[in-house]
Amino acid sequence: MQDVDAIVQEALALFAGIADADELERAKARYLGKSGVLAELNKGLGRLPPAERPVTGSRFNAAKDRIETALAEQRERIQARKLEARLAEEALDVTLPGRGLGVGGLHPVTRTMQRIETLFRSLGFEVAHGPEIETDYYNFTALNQPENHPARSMHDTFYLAGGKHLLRTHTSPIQIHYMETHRPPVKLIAPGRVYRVDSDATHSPMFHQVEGLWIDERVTFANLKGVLIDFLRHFFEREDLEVRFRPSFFPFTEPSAEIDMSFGDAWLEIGGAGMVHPNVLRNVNVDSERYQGFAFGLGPDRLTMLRYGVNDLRLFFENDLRFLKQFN
Ligand code: 2NL
Repeated sequence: MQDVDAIVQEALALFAGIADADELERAKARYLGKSGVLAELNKGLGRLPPAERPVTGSRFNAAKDRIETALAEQRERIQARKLEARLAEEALDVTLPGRGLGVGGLHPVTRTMQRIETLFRSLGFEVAHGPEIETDYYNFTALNQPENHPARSMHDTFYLAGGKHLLRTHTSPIQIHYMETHRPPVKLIAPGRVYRVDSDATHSPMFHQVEGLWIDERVTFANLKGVLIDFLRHFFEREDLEVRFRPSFFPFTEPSAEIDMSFGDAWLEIGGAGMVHPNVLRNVNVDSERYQGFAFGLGPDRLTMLRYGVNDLRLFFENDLRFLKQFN
């Protein structure tokens, strides 16, 4: 009989070097298959003299056991390595730092609104708010607006289905509500969103307004000029900013003026103002012989464009982050 031990060593060395499961099965066939090395050896066993058969037979069986054991062990090793590789590939590194959420920022118009509120509070004004849906009375009638005034038309004002309610076209209704619940002296600003049927490069159907109102026994047009000039010079951080009051007309003020501010060599209109009309005071049961005062309206969208040098109003409402990020 050939050297059984040499065959075993050869098989064990071969198995140990195999990393692929299919290749291992082919190597198994070479030793343990029907016409493999051990099957050939087995045939020789039958031709031995009977006296030698037990010893040689048991050596043969021991060799076969060792090869089968080595095969099973190598199968397990290959399986274990395969699993290890898969786990390594699918592993999540929970110790990696997070990607972060990024820090948000305030919309430039919001920053302007906050700045306006801070400056007017420093001048002693309260800040009041109110609903965006109003009745015809609070938006027009109480403000001395005639029934047939063009601003009341469906072309200029958004009416809700049913026709009883509308989207406020200015924040004056806030001040009417305020005067119904507070007696003079009243000194407040009313910031918020307002709506008009209007949409082009310089008009948005929704825009912002800040109105102001100061009523007491001797509040004059000189106080109006003083407050607005002081506010605008602080808002734009320019001591040399000029303000011009150009005669105008509003149903709710008398006299009325457009407010212009200097901008290089030019004048830019930024709002309107005037002395509150006695009819408006009477509508909220304030004695117009004893009390008087001023009101004004400013456009914060416009003020934001001027402060930051933005040339198209629509940029404020498109919410393109490339635009918005520049303000934070
Ligand atoms: C403009 C003009 C203005 C007012 C708003 C007002 C409010 C009450 C009484 C009287 Cl409760 N007046 N508001 C007065 C004058 C002008 O706004 O051009 N706004 C952007």
